[in-house]
Amino acid sequence: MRLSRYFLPVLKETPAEAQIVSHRYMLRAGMIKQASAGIYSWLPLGFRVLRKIENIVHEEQIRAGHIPMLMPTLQSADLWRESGRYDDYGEEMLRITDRHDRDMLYGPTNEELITDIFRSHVSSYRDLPLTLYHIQWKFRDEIRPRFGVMRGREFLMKDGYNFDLTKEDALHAYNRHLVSYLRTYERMGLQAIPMRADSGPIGGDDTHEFLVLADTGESEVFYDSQITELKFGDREIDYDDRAQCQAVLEEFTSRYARTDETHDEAVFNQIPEDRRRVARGIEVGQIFYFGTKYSEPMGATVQGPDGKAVPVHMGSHGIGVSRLVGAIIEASHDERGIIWPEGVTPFHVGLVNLKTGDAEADAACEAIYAALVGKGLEPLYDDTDERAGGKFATMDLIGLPWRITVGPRGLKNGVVELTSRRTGESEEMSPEAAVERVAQIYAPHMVRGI
Ligand code: 5CA
Repeated sequence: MRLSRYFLPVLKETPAEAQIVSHRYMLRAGMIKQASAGIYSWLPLGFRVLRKIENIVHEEQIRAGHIPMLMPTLQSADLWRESGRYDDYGEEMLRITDRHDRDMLYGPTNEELITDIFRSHVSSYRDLPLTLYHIQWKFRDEIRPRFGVMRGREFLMKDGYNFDLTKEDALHAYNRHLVSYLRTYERMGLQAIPMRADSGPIGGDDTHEFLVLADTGESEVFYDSQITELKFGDREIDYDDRAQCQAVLEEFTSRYARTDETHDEAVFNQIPEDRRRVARGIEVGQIFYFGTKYSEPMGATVQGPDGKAVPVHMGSHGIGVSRLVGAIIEASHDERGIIWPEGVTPFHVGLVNLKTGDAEADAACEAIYAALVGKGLEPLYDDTDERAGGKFATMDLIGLPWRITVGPRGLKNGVVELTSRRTGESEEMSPEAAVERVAQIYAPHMVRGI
């Protein structure tokens, strides 16, 4: 992409309404624009990050054996009457009446709709196990939407639903989700710690929230510092192997880590004092096992091996896709702007022409741009007339992890500069070597999506 033809409305001033750094940088970097309270337009740069996050989520869900689909945002109230949640859900649910006076709602979550799909099409235990998911906009009429996309009213969520014959099978699905989430967040450059939590309006007894530690987080968390030493890394996992998935769950829940809703001071105090931590965190996902809470009242049964109809065991599993954009910025920035992890960066590399209009510099940039694109990379080429200082400031603000700087002086010696946004370190090398280096850096981060 050439900056001269792009839409990147960066702001010089710090917007007064933004209280936390991710909100400030998202506005300043031209990623989002508020449409109304808690509702945002995703401008081109923000949209690219959102899609990168979605694609990682898709890849990891599909790797775990889960099946993508798409359900609508608007739902019929009748389904929610069947589960009993239409009245229970309260003021957070946006209720709408259509022209025929039918009660509709903008889905805050999808347990009812997916259970209806399941009961219409599945009737035998032979079709199980089954896990379906989608990435779709949700609406919750939050009383206090704030911090930009962190607590929105309209927000993008990945929500997945498992259907199993027995509780044991459903708990394997729970474990599978836990493992796939650990991989997902790490690919986004995040450490998200599974913590025992409360299930709220979704229901059920087994639930973990995934929290990214950050001072600006809305949740108070209590944990044993040893939990932060655990990394999933690049270990191979067979998602059908129950013992393997169970072992990962046990490992990652082997240390005390709870949100304030489930915190137990007496148990916490048994941890050696120097390892006790009280901190804040951003909830970027939650997994639930709730058994037959929806399948029983809604008649989602299958015929078991003995011919008897039994309600299926279910769970649901969410990732806050749009919230993650803010969470990643909270976890990775400095005083000059965002520092994107390679896995989610909107463009792989910034290409800065220090002297636009200089024939040699222009030609070198064009050649580098073409070579990067030829390798499947996504460069953002600043081909504008702006001064060098302004170009660097914009690149630093929007946070591309790598920058190639091209100027007449370097070109006389046959070199360009490759700079890391994270460390600030620069290295001179030939244009070909710079392209090759960037391609190597991104080889493990190329996302296919679906
Ligand atoms: N049906 C279940 C799982 S599919 C569910 O709705 N879970 S949830 O309520 O925990 O939401 C899943 C994730 O969505 C949360 O972990 C959080 O990261 C994100 N989320 C929830 N509310 C908001 C909000 N108001 N703004 C942005 N993200 C949100």
